[in-house]
Formats: sequence, structure tokens, C-alpha cells
Amino acid sequence: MLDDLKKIKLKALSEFDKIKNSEELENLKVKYLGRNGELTKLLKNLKDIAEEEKPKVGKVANEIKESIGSAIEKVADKFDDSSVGDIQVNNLTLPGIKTEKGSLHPNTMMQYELEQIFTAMGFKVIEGPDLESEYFNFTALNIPDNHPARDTQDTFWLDDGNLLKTHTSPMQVRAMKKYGAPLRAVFPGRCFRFEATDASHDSTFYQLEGLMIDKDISIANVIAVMKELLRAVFKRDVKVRQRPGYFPFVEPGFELDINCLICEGEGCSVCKQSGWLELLPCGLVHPNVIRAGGLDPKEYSGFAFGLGLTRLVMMKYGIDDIRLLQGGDLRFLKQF
Ligand code: FA5
Repeated sequence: MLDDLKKIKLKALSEFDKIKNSEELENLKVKYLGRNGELTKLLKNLKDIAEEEKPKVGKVANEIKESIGSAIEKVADKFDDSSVGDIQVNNLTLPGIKTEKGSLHPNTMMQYELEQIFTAMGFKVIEGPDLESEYFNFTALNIPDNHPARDTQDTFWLDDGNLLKTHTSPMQVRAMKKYGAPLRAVFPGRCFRFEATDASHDSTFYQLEGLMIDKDISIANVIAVMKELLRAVFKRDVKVRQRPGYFPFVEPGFELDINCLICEGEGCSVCKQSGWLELLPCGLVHPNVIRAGGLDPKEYSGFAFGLGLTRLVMMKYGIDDIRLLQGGDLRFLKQF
């Protein structure tokens, strides 16, 4: 047995000497010291040798184990400070790898800016779900089943009858139900419409809905808040025009258009050559919607608006195609 042990030692040490990388080191460890390794197997036979031989053989066996152990350490050290194999990956003293710093998406920047403007005017910021029920997206907003107004917002329907919200207006009713009156809140959110895309329409875009419910709210309140908003965003005079607009959840309803800042009103593909861009529909909340929110329309009135946040981003930064914003092209996004 002593002879066998010595042979193993010589063989092992010469093999450890030739190791070239950490993988070979691991293999040799297993070959000699693993559960079925050559040395381990031999030591299992210790129990069969004569009692008086055991101390001597045991001592030699331990010495061999130790010298193989220190050979392993030596080889491992050698790989540790070289650039060989996977050991380098675990070397915590190597300098870090530089990663590029990201930045906020222009939609997010605009959302945060608007939130600040509205918070300063006493509005809460509340976000709603992307997946909405037919009730909150349409019915509670005074758009009954089979009403043609449902067709003005082409909808992505889900198999279970729910839908991807087509606008941020469902939050009007959700918020009234939860917070009651008086209430001032804005609801930023992503909207989805099953429609063909062009320079100013995408199938995914952002809106920021606003709602103010109190006693004696009138159109004068809407106009004051809208003016304050545009002044804060553009920090200069921007021409706007107001015209009547039909939305079943407001009465009366208006469209607030902004003079196209891409072409300064000359006409381009963004404003469909009209010089104006539809940015912000608004109006006084319809009594049926106030009722759906659990409030009494004889006691409370309110205004609501649905700002096209993505279009505002386009106007602010001079982006002439809305599809660039969701396109995921880093060359575009890195400019912000
Ligand atoms: C609505 O979505 C109403 N919920 C707005 C509203 C709220 C009216 C409260 C009255 C009171 P509309 O479908 O017009 O309305 O969309 C509102 C704004 O969202 C538009 O003016 C436009 O700026 C933007 N918008 C609509 N569709 C798209 C689209 N496909 N891509 C980009 N922006 C869009």
C-alpha cells in the first residue's frame, strides 16, 4: 500500500506541473481527491490493512494529501494573476467595465414637467391601469352600447371582453368614485388604438387627462388652466384656437388646437397641411359622468381635458414624425 501511495503522489505531482488552465486543474482535483478519485479510493482500503501498519500508512497518506493540496494551491495562484481562463472573471481587483448612462425618454420628461405644473396648481397625480373594462372606458363615460362614438376610438379588444385603454378618460370616473369632491387630478397614461399610423398618429401614445370637480366650475376655469399650462410648457406665446368638439362625456365640448410649431403654421405632414394640430380636447363634465362617479350633478360641476402628451412632445422638441418616439432607435433617443 505504501508503494501505491508513493506512485500516486509522483504521478499526481507531475500531472499538476503540466496544468495549463483552471479547467484542467478542476479535472485533476476530481481525478485524485474526488469521491471516486484515485487517492480517495486507495485510502478507503486503509481499514483492511494490519492494525500495526495503520499509523505508518496513515501518516504517509496524510503527507501525500497535503502535498497534492499545496500543489493545487500553487497552480491556482498561478492562474489567479494571469489572464488565463475563467479565473480572471472572478478577480475582484480588476478595473470595472464602463457602462453607458441612460436618460429619460422625452415622453417621460414631458410627463414629469406636466406633473410639476399641475401639482403647483393643486392637482393630484394618479395613474390608472392600461388594461381597462368596457364599462370604465366607454359605458361610464356616457357612451352606451352600440353608440357610434365607440367607433371613433378603434379598440384593441381582449378575448375576455376587456380592452387596452383607448384614452385616459376612464380615470375620471375611477377617481371620482375613490376621492369624491372637490377634486383636482391629472392622470398621465399610455393609450392604445387599433389604427393606421402616420406622422402624427401611432397605435401607442400618451395622454394626460385632467379633471377638476367642484361647485360652480365653468368654461372660464378650463381656459385659465389651459393658458397657464401652455405658457409653462412653451415659455413663449403660442397661438391656439378653440372650436366646438363632440365627446359624449363632456357638454359643451371643445377642441383646443395649437398652431403647428414644426412648420410655424405654414402646413406640413404633421399638421396635415392645415397649420393647426389637434392637441387638447376639453369641456364641462357631462352630468351622467358625474353621476357614474357617485356624485350629484346638481351640486357639483367640473371640467375635463385629454391632452395629447406625445403630440406636445413633438411640438416642444420639433419632432416631425411621432413614430420616432416609440421606435426604440437609440440614435434618436440619445439626442435628449
Ligand atoms: C380623447 O381621447 C378624449 N378622451 C379626450 C377628452 C378628455 C375630451 C376629456 C374631453 C374631455 P381624442 O380621441 O381626440 O379624445 O384624443 C385626444 C388627444 O390625444 C388628441 O387631441 C391627440 O393629441 C391625441 N391622440 C389621439 N389619437 C392619437 C394617436 N393615434 N396618436 C397620437 N396621439 C393621439
